[in-house]
Amino acid sequence: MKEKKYNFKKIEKKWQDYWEDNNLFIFDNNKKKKKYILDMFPYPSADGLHVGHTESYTATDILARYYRQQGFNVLHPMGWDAFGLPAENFALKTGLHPQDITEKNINNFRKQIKSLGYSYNWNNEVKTTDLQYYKWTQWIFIQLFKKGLAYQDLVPINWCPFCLTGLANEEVVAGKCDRCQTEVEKKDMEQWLLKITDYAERLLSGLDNLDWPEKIKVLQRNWLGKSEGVEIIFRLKDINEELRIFTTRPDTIYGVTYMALAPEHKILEKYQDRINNYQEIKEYIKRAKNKSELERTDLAQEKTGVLIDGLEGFNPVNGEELPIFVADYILDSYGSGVVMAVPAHDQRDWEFAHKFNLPLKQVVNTKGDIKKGALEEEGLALHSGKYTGLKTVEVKKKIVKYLIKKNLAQEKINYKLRDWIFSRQRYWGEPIPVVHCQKCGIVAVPEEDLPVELPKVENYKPTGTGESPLAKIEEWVNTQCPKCQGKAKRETNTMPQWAGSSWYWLRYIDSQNDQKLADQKLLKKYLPVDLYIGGAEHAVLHLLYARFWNMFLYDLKVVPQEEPFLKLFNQGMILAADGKKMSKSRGNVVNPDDLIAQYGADVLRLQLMFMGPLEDEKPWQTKSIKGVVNFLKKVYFLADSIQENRESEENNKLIHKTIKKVTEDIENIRFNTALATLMIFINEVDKDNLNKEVFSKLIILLSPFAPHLAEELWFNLGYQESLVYEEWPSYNKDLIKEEKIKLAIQINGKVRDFIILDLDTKESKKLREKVLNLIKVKKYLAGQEIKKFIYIKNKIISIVV
Ligand code: ANZ
Ligand code: ZN
Repeated sequence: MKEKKYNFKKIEKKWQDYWEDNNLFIFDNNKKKKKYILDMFPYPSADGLHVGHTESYTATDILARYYRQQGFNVLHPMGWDAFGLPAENFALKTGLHPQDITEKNINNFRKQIKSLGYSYNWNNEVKTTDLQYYKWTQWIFIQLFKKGLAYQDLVPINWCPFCLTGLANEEVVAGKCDRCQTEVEKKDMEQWLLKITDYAERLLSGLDNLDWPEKIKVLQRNWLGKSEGVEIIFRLKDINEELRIFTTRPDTIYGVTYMALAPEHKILEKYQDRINNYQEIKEYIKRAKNKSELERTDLAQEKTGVLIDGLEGFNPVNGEELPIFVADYILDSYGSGVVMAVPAHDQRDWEFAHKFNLPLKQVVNTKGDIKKGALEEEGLALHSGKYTGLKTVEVKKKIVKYLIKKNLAQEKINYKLRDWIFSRQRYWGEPIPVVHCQKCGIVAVPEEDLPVELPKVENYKPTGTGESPLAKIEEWVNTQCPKCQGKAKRETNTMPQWAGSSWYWLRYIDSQNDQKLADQKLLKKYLPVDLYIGGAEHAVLHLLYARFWNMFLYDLKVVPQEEPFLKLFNQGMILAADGKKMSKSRGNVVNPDDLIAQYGADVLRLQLMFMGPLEDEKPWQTKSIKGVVNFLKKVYFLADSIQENRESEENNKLIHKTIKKVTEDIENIRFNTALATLMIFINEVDKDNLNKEVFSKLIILLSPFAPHLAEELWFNLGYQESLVYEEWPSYNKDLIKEEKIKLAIQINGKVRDFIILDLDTKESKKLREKVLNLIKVKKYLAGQEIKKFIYIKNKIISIVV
């Protein structure tokens, strides 16, 4: 073999420049067929691109390149989710300004991304921190405000004492701040909220029509938490007052032995004069306030509560008197904040009753030992008046019907979803575009005055008082009311990190538009996103918020589709070589820059895709890189074997088989097996009879995976135009037909043996004899009489005895 080296450094740079100089990845608005292939845009951290990014970006790049070659107009953009706490925290640590840090990080990210040869259209790059971008984020907020879907309220919120800001429920994981893992506290604060709850039902039902991983759908369904039940009125003793309870088990109403309400419930304050132990209760309320929802509802936590001395209720079906407790396992934010407690059939009530020595009344006949725990299963009613003996479903229906007729109940659907807490007391975010006027109240900044620019200030340290650092900038805060021209103050809270990412895929479509968020015609042309690839960690954050905003914009007739992302695919996490999560502190992080420097972009791309199925979690493998390097070398040197005027039937068959498999694998996002197929080709090809036509097809097949090497070989073959829009090869069905086929032989329904036959073999006496004489078949037949011999051509042989 000739001494020739593949100089990937020179070659890769050459083609990256070529693609960019020739503007090859722009969208062509004139083409009919489109594919919108979207990545979750990165948060440009100071650490730079990690392997996880390169895994999913390589995957989308393969698809983008493939669909271009299939004749699609491919929309494949990239941008930056650049506002948010990490930049600000990093800025505080280093003394640099978040703006400058963000700029620097973005430049680094862009350079890194380009070095992998990804085919993004950089003309449509977006950055959430751009004035011309967040102008529209603010515009969306104002539309929400005008429709009553953005409102201010004094609510208990999750406060992170480290980040010094309030958080959304979605940002609290297991009681801790999702960013810094600090335990969150409860704090009453005036907040901006978005009424995502108005969209709960649509967010739920919309999931049914999405081609998304079931895992993500389940997470969203659980987060939305639809619960169908009834609200039942319980009257109170001696006073003209009632409590409404929410239950999903009205059939257990004869088993109620006490009532319980949330510490936050308003009735406590209202009747403080009647309540003899109000002081004790007040102290209990104070203690409950410091607990997280998680602690309060955790089954394993010991139940606490105080009997309210002075209030009693009546069971509406039998008039029994019921004691009432305050108990923090009841949440104020769910249902009505009051429950009818049935300790015999609800485990939390059972534990509470156990601790406070309250009676159990079993009213459903099911298996289990009531001394050991609640019997939560359905069964036949016991001690339930005229309903005794009926099945749970029946009892439910009848009791609800009876109570509704008496005006004591109403069917009710509850959701676990809460409104989205939308204000942050931090600097590095979009200012919320409203002013507070003493005369007019809250007034939206007029659309023509947008954007409300985030002032560049020296001191953006969080105050920790619940006020945003912007509150200190008097010349910015003090402004005129747009309505009455009187004195007014700007809102100083900023939007959460999730705002900018809740609509960015729309802006890509028309990123330069200064009149509108995006042009209607273009949105119609490109939406919905055909494929969205990203990590599963955003299941109830970004992926829920984005659907909410999209639905809202759909209602405004700004976007043409109700759902933004038709198909979602989650790439599996790449672990460190030791099987553990990559982390700086463990020192096991693999850096894409190093790998590119050592092996080149094509090798890294192939290795990322070859390690296993895209959706699988998998450890990084350094050893197997050698295999990938050798494969690309073999392809490179195979070009030297090409000879004029050679025809090889074997090679023709092989390439057509390869085209079929690689095409199907790409369409189904099975890149590891597509690559394996290409490797098989290289090993099996007849090098002595290789012609240019067969080799050219191979190069096109390889090009989405290893675009630099493919482009280099393509031009070496004498072609004058880039591979980017070279038509994807099709295969000839006749050439890939297998001549032989392996059929299973079933005896009485069980596969006992196999036989290899010529394709399309007809049924014949000879065939029958051949089958019956197989040793294994003979053994299983053991001389029995054959009742049926069924032969289905090219499929199966079935014998019945
Ligand atoms: C009586 C009962 C008997 C209940 C029984 C359950 C089993 P999901 O399915 O999650 O909606 N509940 C109602 N409001 C509550 C609140 N604010 N805080 C804590 N618990 C509350 O659960 C509905 C059930 O959760 C309701 O049905 C109620 O307990 C409780 F054998 O009522 B059930
Ligand atoms: Zn005013």
